[in-house]
Amino acid sequence: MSNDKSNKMETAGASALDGRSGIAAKPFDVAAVRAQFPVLHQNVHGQPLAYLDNAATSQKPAVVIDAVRTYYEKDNANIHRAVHTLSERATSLYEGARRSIQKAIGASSSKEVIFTRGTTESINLIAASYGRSVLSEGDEVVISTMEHHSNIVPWFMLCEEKGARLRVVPIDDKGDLDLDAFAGMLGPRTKIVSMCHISNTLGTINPLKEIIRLAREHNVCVVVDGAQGIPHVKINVNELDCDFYAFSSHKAYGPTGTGVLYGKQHILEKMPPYQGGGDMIASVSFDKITYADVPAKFEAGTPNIAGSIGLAAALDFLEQLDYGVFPDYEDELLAYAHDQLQQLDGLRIIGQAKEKTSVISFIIDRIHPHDIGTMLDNEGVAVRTGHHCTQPLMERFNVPATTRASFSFYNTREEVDQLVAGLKKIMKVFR
Ligand code: C6P
Repeated sequence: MSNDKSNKMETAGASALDGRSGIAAKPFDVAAVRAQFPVLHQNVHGQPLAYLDNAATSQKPAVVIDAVRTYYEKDNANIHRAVHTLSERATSLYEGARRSIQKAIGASSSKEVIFTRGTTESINLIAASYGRSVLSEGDEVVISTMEHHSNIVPWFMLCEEKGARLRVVPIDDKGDLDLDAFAGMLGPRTKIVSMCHISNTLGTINPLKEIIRLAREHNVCVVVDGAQGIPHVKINVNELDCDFYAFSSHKAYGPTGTGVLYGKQHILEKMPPYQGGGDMIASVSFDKITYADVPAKFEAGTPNIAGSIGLAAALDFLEQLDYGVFPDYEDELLAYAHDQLQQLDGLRIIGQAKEKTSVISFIIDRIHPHDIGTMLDNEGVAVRTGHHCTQPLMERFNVPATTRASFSFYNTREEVDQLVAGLKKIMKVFR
């Protein structure tokens, strides 16, 4: 969403043009979309559930649940290991999921798609394998103030181990990255830049193309934490030209415990393995071990087979829903929520970046976010409260915690109204 809301409201929704084809986009039928998410249709504390915690994890459409159930009902077996029919079927579904995800994110080869447990493991893999092999004492890793702990702690640990320096790009009061400061930090000692695509706390959409262009001028490797990117923005890793892109299945309408590390093949091939175990070797003796080619080299042990199949189904669902359509609906909903929330006396929104999506963090004078979260739950409204695994960002805004409402394409204006009505009730109790 651009923060020019008036403009956004005009272009959003059914009248929007499909940016790729130039033809009128399909109208977005939110009721039909909601019908595909079984969990949404329930009451919580006697109120209709308004699930506004999508940045933490999104709900799963029936097609994803069905893909996982069908796999367990018909095809479950270990992969790459046996010649029996179920194992061959499971292997073919798992590798089929890899190919389908490759196409969905625009990677050149399915070898560039490594299955992991999620964004956290993907970034740890890069730090432990690539990072450990390229970083020396005095080198620098650049991240930003708005990073999730998953994109801070692995780099902090690595820098500590190597005697390297972790540099942090500041953000302004609205939550936009300071690109000039970023450009000024890049130099001969910079080895890795790792930035989130979209901030989970502010909703800021980072200017990835510009970040990558600047990093390329210094030959620096670029890692993108795409945990909040994939659910909202169409990704093409080839066009982006990032070196790594990490994301989690469960935020993109797929199962938990699964994720992806995209990496450029020529880089992955040079990287040492991350974990040792079954399936990642070519041969093992007590004298010598040779490793499997990518991607197997990075997938030690039995993976989350059902999760990968479910993730492929989820990305397929998003394609069908149409990235040319649903983000406009999400933008329109975000603009509506911004307008409604800003009218509440004593409420301050943290994060008003030029480009943002689907997340509103806020504080209310004299009411602790945890009280807000608990009382909203009584009204059927699910939000997240706390530091959102971004403690340095809380410090930057000088707040201990925020309340965060995060939206999906299946949310409605009525749910925003339910949130606002709940907040008004809470304010009455506390004042
Ligand atoms: N953010 C949130 O409520 P995992 O836990 O590995 O799936 O994702 C970690 C992660 C990394 N980067 C960003 C930008 C994220 O938002 C997250 C997860 C959740 O905001 C849970 S803390």
